[in-house]
Amino acid sequence: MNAYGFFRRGFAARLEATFLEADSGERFSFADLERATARVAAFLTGLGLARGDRVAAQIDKSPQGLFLYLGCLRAGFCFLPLNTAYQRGELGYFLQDAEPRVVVCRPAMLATFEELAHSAGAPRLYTLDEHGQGSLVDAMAGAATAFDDPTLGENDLAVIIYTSGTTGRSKGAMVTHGNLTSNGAALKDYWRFTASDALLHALPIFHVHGLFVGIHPILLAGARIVFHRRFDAPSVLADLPRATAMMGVPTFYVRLLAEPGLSRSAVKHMRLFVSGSAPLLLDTFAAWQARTGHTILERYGMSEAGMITSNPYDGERRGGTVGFPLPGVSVRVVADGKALGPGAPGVVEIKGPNVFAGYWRMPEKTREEFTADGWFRTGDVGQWSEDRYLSIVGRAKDLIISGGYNVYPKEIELVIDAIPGVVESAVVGVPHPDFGESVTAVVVRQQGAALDEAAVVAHVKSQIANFKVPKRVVFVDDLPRNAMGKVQKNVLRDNLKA
Ligand code: MCA
Ligand code: AMP
Repeated sequence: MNAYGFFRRGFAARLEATFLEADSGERFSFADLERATARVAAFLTGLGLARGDRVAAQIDKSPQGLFLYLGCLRAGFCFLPLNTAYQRGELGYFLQDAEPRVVVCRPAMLATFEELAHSAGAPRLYTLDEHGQGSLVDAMAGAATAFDDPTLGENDLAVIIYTSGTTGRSKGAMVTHGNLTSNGAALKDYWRFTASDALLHALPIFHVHGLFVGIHPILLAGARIVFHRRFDAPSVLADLPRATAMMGVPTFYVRLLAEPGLSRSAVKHMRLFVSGSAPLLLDTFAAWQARTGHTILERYGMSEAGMITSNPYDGERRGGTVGFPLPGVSVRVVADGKALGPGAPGVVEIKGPNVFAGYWRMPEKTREEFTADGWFRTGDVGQWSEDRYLSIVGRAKDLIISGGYNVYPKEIELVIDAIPGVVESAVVGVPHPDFGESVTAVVVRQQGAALDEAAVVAHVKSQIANFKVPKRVVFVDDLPRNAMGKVQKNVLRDNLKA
């Protein structure tokens, strides 16, 4: 099943309807989408790419960037989206590991990518800027605007999404066409998207939330996207009257609540607000209800599985929970090898057509994350209520989620430990009013080392994506350890909160 062909069924009967209205003023119909994706598909096919070949893109959000993704799906090439905050070291690893045949980057990054693409053996490099212009568009100018979609199997590779790991080494989650079609269809039905909907889309399109959840159900419903290049609370608020639904990370809701103009009348055309990617605080959930009269629908997912559970559309949307397993998805909460009933915390394990095909070229890592009977271990700690609502109550994996972006402490600790004058470090998440959690580094200095917070921050900033940079650095004499010698991060977190 070609995922793009599957999504097309939702809009084929309304090709002249508007698909996307951009904040730049550009408008695209579904017919425009068909032509644009055909052009990408025909162009890349003409370059000699074979099914499953990777097309990597580190690009700013633009309608043309979205068409690049959907064109790859349509042609059967594997799209590899890269967060625009990633720096040289991170990018070098992804290109070496994924071996893309084609790389698309922002013009300002061209020199860096020329080097990286060359050493990764990627033969083709193009640019695409925030206005949808660049050498990619120039090169595609002569390509056909019609394309015969190949037939693909549900196990064919559609996208690789890199997720960092607890060891500091990123893993590429292999997402298949079958994963995308099953999840897209489930969400369209569960959240009741129809052709009358318009989704305000202000999420980045290099992660699952903005690229899959915010796009596929809309295509399947033949609905419209009100497309914002980035999240800016006043602009989003001003545009809500043109929309019927919005999806966001909790930080979106926190920032919108800080807008004096947020009121019942500002959201009176809306039928649905969805939150996910990080825990939505009960305070935010309640404040939103009080200010707008709307109850945010919280759902739970991950790169390896798309969306897993959701609060109901019609039934009670319960704050502090992520609702019920989506149709077709099985969820169990496990401790000591046993599936638990209500009231006891355990690791969330899942099975279903949404679950990815494994980590790219890491068969052992893949085996480790699946149980012998085929359940994927999410690394999240969950708990059932008596009436089967799932709550995410913690994480078994050492992970910080800041503003919806995942930060694996190990990766930052490795960077900090390499700074001259550092003995060791521990990175933890502490509560943050805007980002939910923020990255904090606790560092042990060598005696006499003239190292201060600014120097640590500057060093980390020069190495890795800016959202991973500690917001705070605290120096201590020793890290607290348990009897096994393991750093007690819970003690550090408690000390920092105090
Ligand atoms: C920006 N900064 C951040 C973050 N974002 N710091 C910590 N955490 C963040 N999330 C810092 C930058 O490093 C920069 O610092 C300064 O803030 C301004 O950057 P800017 O890009 O202008 O920030 P912003 O536009 O205000 O961004 C905040 C944001 C953004 C809108 C909340 O982070 C965002 O769009 N988050 C959504 C992430 C997302 O889509 N997650 C889905 C993952 P400096 O100036 O010092 O450099 S998919 C997923 O998790 C699963 C599947 C799921 O369930 O959805
Ligand atoms: P990612 O690796 O970026 O796909 O992030 C997936 C992780 O985000 C999950 O494993 C959870 O830890 C977290 N997550 C997503 N949605 C929620 C939610 N509604 N509540 C709590 N955690 C969430």
